[in-house]
Amino acid sequence: MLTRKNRAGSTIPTVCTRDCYDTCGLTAEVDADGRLAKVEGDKNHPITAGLTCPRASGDHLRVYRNRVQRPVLDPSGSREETSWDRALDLFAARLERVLSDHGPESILLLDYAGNCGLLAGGFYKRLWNELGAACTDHALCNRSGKIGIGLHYGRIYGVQPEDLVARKLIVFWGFNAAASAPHIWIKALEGRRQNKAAIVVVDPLKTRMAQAADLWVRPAPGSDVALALAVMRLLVEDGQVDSGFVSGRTTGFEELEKRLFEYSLDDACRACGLEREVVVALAGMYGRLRPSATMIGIGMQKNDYGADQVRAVSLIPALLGLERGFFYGNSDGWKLDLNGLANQGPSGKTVSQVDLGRILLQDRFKLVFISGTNPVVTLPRGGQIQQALSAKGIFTVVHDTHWSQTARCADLVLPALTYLEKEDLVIPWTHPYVRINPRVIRPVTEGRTEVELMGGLAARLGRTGAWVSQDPWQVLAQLVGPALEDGTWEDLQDGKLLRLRCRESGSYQTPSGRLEFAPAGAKKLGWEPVPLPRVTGAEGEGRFRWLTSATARYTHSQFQEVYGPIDDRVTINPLDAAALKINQDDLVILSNRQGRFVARAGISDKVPPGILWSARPAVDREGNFQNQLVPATPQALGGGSRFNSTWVDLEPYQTSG
Ligand SMILES: Nc1nc2c(c(=O)[nH]1)N[C@H]1C(S)=C(S)[C@@H](COP(=O)(O)OP(=O)(O)OC[C@H]3O[C@@H](n4cnc5c(=O)[nH]c(N)nc54)[C@H](O)[C@@H]3O)O[C@H]1N2
Ligand SMILES: Nc1nc2c(c(=O)[nH]1)N[C@H]1C(S)=C(S)[C@@H](COP(=O)(O)OP(=O)(O)OC[C@H]3O[C@@H](n4cnc5c(=O)[nH]c(N)nc54)[C@H](O)[C@@H]3O)O[C@H]1N2
Ligand SMILES: [Mo]
Repeated sequence: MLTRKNRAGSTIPTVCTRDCYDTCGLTAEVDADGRLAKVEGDKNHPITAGLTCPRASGDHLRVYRNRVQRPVLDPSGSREETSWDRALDLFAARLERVLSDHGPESILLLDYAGNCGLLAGGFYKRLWNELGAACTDHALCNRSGKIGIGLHYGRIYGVQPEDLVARKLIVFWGFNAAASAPHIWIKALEGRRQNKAAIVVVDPLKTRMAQAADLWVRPAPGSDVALALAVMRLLVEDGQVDSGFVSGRTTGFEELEKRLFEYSLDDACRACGLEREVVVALAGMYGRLRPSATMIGIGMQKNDYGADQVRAVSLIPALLGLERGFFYGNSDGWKLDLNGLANQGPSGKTVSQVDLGRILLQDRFKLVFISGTNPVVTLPRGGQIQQALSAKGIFTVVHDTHWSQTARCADLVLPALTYLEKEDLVIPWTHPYVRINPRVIRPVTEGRTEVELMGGLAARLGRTGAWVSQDPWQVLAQLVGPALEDGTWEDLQDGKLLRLRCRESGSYQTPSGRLEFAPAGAKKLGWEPVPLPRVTGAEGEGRFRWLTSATARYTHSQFQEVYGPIDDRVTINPLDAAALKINQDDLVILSNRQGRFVARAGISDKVPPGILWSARPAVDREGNFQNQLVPATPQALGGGSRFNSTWVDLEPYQTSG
């Protein structure tokens, strides 16, 4: 455990454990009476550099609001508070019964990224793996893209935020970093200031970044494969390809080249809804401004063929002779093997996270344990998830720090501790800097950590193998210690900020050991080796494509206790608004076969005609979930989500009577 003691009335360095690109280094100020007074960006952290976002800087409020104080039975009915002992007895007895009556495959561990700490998000799964419980495939967020890019590159890692300052061209492709990764955006702006780097934004939305860019490319959503192929074709035609790199470091270029010339530039421009000059300008910048960095967002991958969109874009820098000249997260790049963390891989069946609503209604699961996620609001078909979890057939236990919408439909809610109230260690998504999270404040509720909850249950179930009795910090020392580059595990325990060792940018974990433009591995998955531009349509679901994305003040559904409900506004292009006689601030209805969503109209050319945009993940004034309307059929490659391929009809709201 930690050797350092925190004293009230002090400033304590820590790390944000939220699901986010930036993994901020923070300093937490604690009052003389032990109350959390302030959280700020750590001035000494190379990436955070003293600046954090409205979420970390709202933590001193959130930690005291809307908390689950103690275990509660039947929160939406009798709402009976109970002791931890009784709650654990009940939970364990229920588990035993389900195990003996229905077997481990009728138990589901439903976890996600509420806390990315290795203990809060990993170690505790030992119990569920030991029991053989089912779990989800965790494909909701970025998995399709990882599988797509992985076909070509092996592991997924590339440009580091600190590299940006030395690049001449920085392309943010379907990546709204100003809101979702502010420090990456800041590094790009530094690159522009110090190195005259040009910034390009490829996004259907006129975001703040699009307005600040040197070139804004506005493709139709879902058309990025066509755009990326067109850019590569122009680079080939213009003699910009680094042939030494291509012949020495890659395979499959001929197959890629063949695909590039199957489509005319005019076809590509039509598919993307772009003027030829814009595509030529983008390719020209790639050719001229070297080295470049292609920063690929997760948002654009949440589409029908999202995996293809991101892998096509990731190949552009390879033609220019850059080893891994793209970014799509770096967590695969650390020389770190976390396989032993949860003791073994998932031992039970895996079900689709994206399609969970339908699966939960199938009467297959009798007990669902939910930790660190709010699926009723954040997963597709939230309405079905709510219905399934609220029904009698499934005993639902939620372990959460706050009263989420999912906690409210559980049978038993157990209080968890926030990252400020417990110790942990986070492995960042993007940059290599790690530091142990000390316990900044004493718990403000009766909450228990994930590891304590696991221990309490395991003891009651009589499961007492080494996997549960091992000291979690010893396990972390064994796993993470060897991955530290500039210090020892003891240094980390002393509170130092250290770097993780990163894999070499020139190594490719593919069958050939080279970068594969046309990977044979794709065929094995029933997929095209070289991405194919595909036309995706509304499938009769509605005339408007509804995009949703992250906003600065919320992490998914979190922080509504600080900043109020997530805005239910829908942004509509002025031409569409005029045609439908919709005025600013009118109520409108978005609907498709799956449900409806009542929103306030915001009329703006931020969206092109035919496209709508809303903050995610909202709940409307009638209690309808935004995500009730999104497609729940997973992407064919990688099982990922398709949030941005949601089609709806739009009409003015008619008040009855
Ligand atoms: N403040 C804050 N930051 C966060 C999060 C949060 O909840 N709040 N969540 C974190 C997590 S888990 C994630 S996954 C990331 C998400 O953050 P990002 O990776 O930035 O993804 P999004 O914000 O979903 O979408 C980025 C952009 O992609 C565009 N886009 C959508 N479809 C297409 C398309 O087909 N083509 C192109 N070119 N662009 C498209 C959207 O218009 C949007 O502007 O943010 C992380 N950071
Ligand atoms: N419409 C739309 N919806 C989306 C997306 C989209 O693009 N559009 N994107 C999706 C993406 S990429 C993601 S990653 C998901 C995220 O979806 P979720 O993982 O459901 O994210 P959160 O809403 O942040 O829920 C995390 C929960 O964990 C709890 N928590 C926080 N810290 C701890 C802790 O230490 N211990 C425990 N036990 N609990 C804790 C929080 O209070 C919160 O209730 O949202 C998805 N939803
Ligand atoms: Mo995500």
